[in-house]
Amino acid sequence: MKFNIPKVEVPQFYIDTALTRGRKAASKQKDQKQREIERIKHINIYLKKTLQNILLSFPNTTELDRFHLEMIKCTMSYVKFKKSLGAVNWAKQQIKRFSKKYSSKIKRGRASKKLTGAYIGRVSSILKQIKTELKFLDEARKILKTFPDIKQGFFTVALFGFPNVGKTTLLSKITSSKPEIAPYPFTTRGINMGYAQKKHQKIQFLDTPGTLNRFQKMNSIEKQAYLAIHNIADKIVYVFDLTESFPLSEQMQLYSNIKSKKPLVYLSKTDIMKPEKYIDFKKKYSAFTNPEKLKNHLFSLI
Ligand SMILES: Nc1nc2c(ncn2[C@@H]2O[C@H](COP(=O)(O)OP(=O)(O)OP(=O)(O)O)[C@@H](O)[C@H]2O)c(=O)[nH]1
Ligand SMILES: [Mg+2]
Repeated sequence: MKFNIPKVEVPQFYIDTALTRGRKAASKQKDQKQREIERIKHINIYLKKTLQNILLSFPNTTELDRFHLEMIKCTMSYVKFKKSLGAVNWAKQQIKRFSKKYSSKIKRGRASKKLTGAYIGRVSSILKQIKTELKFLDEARKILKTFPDIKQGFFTVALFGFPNVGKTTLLSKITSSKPEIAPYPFTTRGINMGYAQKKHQKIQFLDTPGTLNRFQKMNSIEKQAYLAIHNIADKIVYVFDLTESFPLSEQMQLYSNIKSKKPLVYLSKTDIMKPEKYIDFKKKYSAFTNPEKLKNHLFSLI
């Protein structure tokens, strides 16, 4: 699922565009009264459509799957998100109400230009009242754009483990993706994706950001990793690093947190270790040290 939401503009942009539309439509009318009615009609049509489009372009939280819902909750204020959408809906209703009210006033009376002026004042004020909400929605739009484009229906494997242990390196070895790899922890800031194909079968890999052993105090990056392994992954590959960028005891503790999900174990960096250092561990945890063998094993699970 990919969220590609159009930019949410500032109130003045919508006001200006609505007025231009109204002016254009009005200019086609000869009768002054008719002109004002037409102007209001087109201002309303444009704003109704625009505000409706904003509402439709954002995901409907009642229909959203758990992963995306949780992702929203951990990357932005969910309350503000709902309130902002509510405010846009409110503005839409208010504008509709005033459009009806003022056009029927004009139909009944004479001083139509003055009434149109009052109408425009009302509409502008409504839009200005939702200024902060529109701004928030534009920020939310940018955040939603960074969500991983996780496809439904594929066998999905999450690479999980402490920072700097070699998850992203493993992803680049078993898929054709070229993610950022760096010799320091917390390189991966969102979820990297990669695909491996064998004949007609395809595996979707999620390379999650390194997670420390502190489930209670997770930051939003760590939460993404947690959400991915709990809501999406069909299989978890837990990466251990015996060169101990982080103490093995801590890596062990994080491993035991997800042990019930029956993760496969991959041992990284064995190319820079003496076999004595990892051979017992490899046996005990049935760990993979060869990326290709791990990949083949994963295909056999589909
Ligand atoms: N020699 C060797 N170096 C490795 C191996 N795997 C990873 N590294 C190195 O370890 C460092 C961290 O690797 P990454 O793949 O970025 O680690 P990560 O687990 O994705 O780290 P975060 O994204 O920060 O959680 C890099 O300098 C890699 O080159 C390996 O199998 N052998
Ligand atoms: Mg990484």
